Amino acid sequence: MAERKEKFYITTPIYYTNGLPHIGHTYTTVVADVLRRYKRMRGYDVVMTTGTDEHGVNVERAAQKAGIAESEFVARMADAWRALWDELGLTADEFVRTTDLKHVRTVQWLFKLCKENGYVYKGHYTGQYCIYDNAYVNDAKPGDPCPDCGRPTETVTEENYFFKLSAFQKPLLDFYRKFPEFIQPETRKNEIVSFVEGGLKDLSITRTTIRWGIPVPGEEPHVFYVWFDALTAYLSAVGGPEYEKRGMWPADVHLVGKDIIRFHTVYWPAFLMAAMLPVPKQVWAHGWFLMDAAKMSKSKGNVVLPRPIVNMLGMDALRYFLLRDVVFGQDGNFSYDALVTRYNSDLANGLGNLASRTAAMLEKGFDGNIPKPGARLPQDDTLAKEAQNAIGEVLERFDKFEFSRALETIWGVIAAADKYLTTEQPWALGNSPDEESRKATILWTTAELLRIMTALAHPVLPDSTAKVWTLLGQATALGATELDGLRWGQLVPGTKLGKFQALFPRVDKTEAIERIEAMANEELNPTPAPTAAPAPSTPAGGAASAAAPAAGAEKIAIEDFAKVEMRVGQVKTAERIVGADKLLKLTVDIGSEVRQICAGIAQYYEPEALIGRKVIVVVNLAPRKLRGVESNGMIVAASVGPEGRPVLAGFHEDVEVGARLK
Ligand code: ME8
Repeated sequence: MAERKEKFYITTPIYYTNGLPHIGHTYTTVVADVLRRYKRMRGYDVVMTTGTDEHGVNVERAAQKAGIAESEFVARMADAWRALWDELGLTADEFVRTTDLKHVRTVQWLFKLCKENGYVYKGHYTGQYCIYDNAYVNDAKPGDPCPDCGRPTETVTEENYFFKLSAFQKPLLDFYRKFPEFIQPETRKNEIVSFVEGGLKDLSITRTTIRWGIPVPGEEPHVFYVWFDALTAYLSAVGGPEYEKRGMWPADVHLVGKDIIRFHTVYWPAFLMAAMLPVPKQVWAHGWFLMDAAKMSKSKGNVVLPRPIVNMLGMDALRYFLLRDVVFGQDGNFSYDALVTRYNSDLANGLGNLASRTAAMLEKGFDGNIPKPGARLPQDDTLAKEAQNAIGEVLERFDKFEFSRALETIWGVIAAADKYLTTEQPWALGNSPDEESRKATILWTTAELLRIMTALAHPVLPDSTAKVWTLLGQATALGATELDGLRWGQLVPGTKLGKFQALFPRVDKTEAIERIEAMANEELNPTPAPTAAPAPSTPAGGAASAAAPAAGAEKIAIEDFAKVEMRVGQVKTAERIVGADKLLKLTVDIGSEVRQICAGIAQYYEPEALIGRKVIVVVNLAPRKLRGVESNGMIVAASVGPEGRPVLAGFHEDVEVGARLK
């Protein structure tokens, strides 16, 4: 009988539905996905859960503002979150919504267990309440104004159910001592331990002033209050009351941001202990991505969105940057400059360049086959040893969640391979049998190194490493490759190389940043649609608004199309722009005048070949500067393939310069 694989259960927080994911949410979810892929490659049976936290007064208000029912509002938002995760390749194994019936039942069941065990009692909660906004104001004192509307708050007392958190001070401290790995990183542990040592107050876990929540059975109008509801989602996702059947609970790791560590390491284990259920093995709290040293928020106007970055550089580039640039656990500043710099240096010039160089040399020298290596020289052995040692080192670093250091090790080996090629110069070797044999050894060594580094980097760069794997003629699925079986020397001579697919085309930094920022700006402040239909997307991190996504694409009226003036133009001159790899500066005759236009086509079109060519020009676009060069119009091109290769639009018949397109 096949042995059951060891299980590994990973969660991200369940995110609030009053905005769409920004780079912070994307970060946690990317890490969960990296771990999932990594653990699968280590032979585990893995489940990863994410989801949406859909109850509470904020949703009540947002739905009201949108003029729709709460259930409709959260359904739209949950769809939008799920769709964006799918688009980013971050589809979880379980997506839990707190409005799911299975979750509702789990929360009610957990409450029942806690109550039966004597850890829940009815009491009175007194707090400052804003009667205009229908909400308690946390931490407010009598007389304080409401931070939302500025009107005075009132002291209100309501009947609540309380959870006896105070009874768990000792059990929690004992638990932290017995399982020192429970709170990670270490620095956060000390903070939590001193908080618990300072004494724990009982916790109000129901409300009668909120409507939009899970009802406490037989106790209406009581509904569960935020954390008792939200945290339980981790359990509902893997079976709820029947968790034993699924065999995934307890969670192996809850990934969270440092903002919510207390709820996960104090409240959550206490709820589970009270219900006598197994407690998670670990809570890992990472730091924040900051923008200009401040936490991102829509009101500050400093949120970074994932989609524009992915459109420009690809998802692998974003994943790499998030994991490479910041030590997991610490805060980090997000900067587009650093992102594009890393992209060009580590991905385009690093992995991408090594793969394309190696493939080109194998194509030229060995007809696209992996050669049989000849005698080895000490420098070949040194490189082999470095790659072999990296395997253990990278696995160890992944196991410790030291993602940045794991990548550093892999990229160190890639750099060593680059240096090796530069020193060994296989391209300078001739055709004598000795030289052929030397060339075979060098290229086999490089290809083998590439195979190993590709497998190790796969959890972080799933798409691009799969391309390199195919290029190296590997028939097995990379994601199913067991990292524990990875060894130097497994690359079989005679293997036919697979198809070469472009990996990371170099980008011009200024231009790339400009384009990312323009796309982000459009996503955050969408051009209003001309019809009365709701806006197509909701700005990330935004205050809850009516802008839950509408189904179907927007249509525009003919008058809107007519606003765009396009004419046939003819290229008069074309030249490259110093310092901008992608841009060409053109002068184009559009009939009435000759315009200067910059076009991002330099990587695909030789300037000389464009002279005399008829193109389509958008002539009524506001002028703008690209790399300091004025551009007065836009040349129309199709965007082809995942890299968006531009292909100029044109005509098969002769057309007059200046003719208008309709
Ligand atoms: O707190 N940097 O949901 P939420 C890094 N619903 N990570 C960030 C970040 C940033 N700037 N901003 C957000 C909630 N995050 C509750 C959770 S769980 C039972 C309930 C990430 O939508 C980080 O993981 O406010 C943080 O903990 C989470 O998003 C908060 O998401």
